[in-house]
Amino acid sequence: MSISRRTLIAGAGAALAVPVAARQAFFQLPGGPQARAVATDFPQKGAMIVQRTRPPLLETPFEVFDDGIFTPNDRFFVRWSGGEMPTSIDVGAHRLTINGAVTRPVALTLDDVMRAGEPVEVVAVNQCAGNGRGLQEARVGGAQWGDGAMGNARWRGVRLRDVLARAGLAGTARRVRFGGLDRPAIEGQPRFTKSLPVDIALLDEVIVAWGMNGQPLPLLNGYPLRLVVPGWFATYWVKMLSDIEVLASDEDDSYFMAKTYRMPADRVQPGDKGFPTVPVTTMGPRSWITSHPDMASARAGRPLRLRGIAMGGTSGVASVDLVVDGQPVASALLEPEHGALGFRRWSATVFPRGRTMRIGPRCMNRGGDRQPEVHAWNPSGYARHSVAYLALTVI
Ligand SMILES: Nc1nc2c(c(=O)[nH]1)N[C@H]1C(S)=C(S)[C@@H](COP(=O)(O)O)O[C@H]1N2
Ligand SMILES: [Mo]
Repeated sequence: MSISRRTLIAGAGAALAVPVAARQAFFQLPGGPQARAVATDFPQKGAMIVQRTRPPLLETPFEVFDDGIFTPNDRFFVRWSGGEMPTSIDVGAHRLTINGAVTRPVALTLDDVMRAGEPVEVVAVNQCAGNGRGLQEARVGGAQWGDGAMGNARWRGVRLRDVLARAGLAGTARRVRFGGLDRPAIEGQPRFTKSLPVDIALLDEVIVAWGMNGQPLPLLNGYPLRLVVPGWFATYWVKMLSDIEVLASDEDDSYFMAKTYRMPADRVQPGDKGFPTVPVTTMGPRSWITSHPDMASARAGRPLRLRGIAMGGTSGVASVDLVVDGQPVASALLEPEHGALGFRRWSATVFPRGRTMRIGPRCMNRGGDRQPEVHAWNPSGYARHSVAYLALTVI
């Protein structure tokens, strides 16, 4: 794989501005919509559900997750938080700067980054904190995603730790803040930056990646470099990584840390105000049926083979049970794991009964965390990981 070629995507700007809705996708959210436009003409992308064109928010059609546990790059969801990103990158001129609480500020070329340590590969799920927001009731503002704002890939890069070592952390270093090439579309709006505590930034599995499923990162997924923070929500996976600032403070008062991407510290109800919040950080276990859509029909009393995917969040998948209205009815067979923090396939046989059967998979991870029955409503619709039920029509 070569990254040292110059990527110029002809006409990308035009394509970003005027996507052609090739067809509609069936897309059911409580209270609507029932369908969404699908575009096929975003650069390096196949058929994607369009949530917004500029900057693009593209959702993976859910049937893609039934094809395999690795999400193809051209079907991988896209999220930009409100900025304008370059539509071409001059990789020769790209620099990753590191400054702040370091021994020597540096400006690294792509070659410098790629040679900062041994290349490593990590399989991990990149999931937006707002994945499934559109399924939350009462509905809230923000991108109205179904469950397709996630994907699993084999990421290739070098350890962030090795990259930081090129600058050398000062003894006062407490947090590491990351920024990319995107800039606010509206002047005066805050720039998208995110930070991690130093102890997380130095973990083995946190990498600065250039490769995704054996290919360079697609432009919209952060070419030429992005941060990969396995187990943590995608908001920390800063794309088109261009600058790192080491903070000598445990607090980061920048907008996307201090004002958004925060969760209520305790349970809240729609309408509650003034409650304490904590930053969104790590992901919980999740699982889905991928073999059957909602409202599929099934024969009463006959064995029904279901198949799906699961993820453990911060640890591997320990088990997946099929539950009907909260009661376990079968335990799923897990297929071999391809990376503990990626998707894992499961299958199970159940026996449909009643007139409609509300059935869903429930994953437990190796840390003993199990998917809750009911989603903890919150005003930004973050971190949904309750059991994803389907209603099967029993005939
Ligand atoms: N530079 C930059 N990186 C970013 C963002 C952004 O707006 N700018 N959005 C973050 C959020 S909120 C998400 S969900 C993921 C989406 O990653 P993807 O587009 O590769 O799927 O990118 C993250 N990294
Ligand atoms: Mo996100």
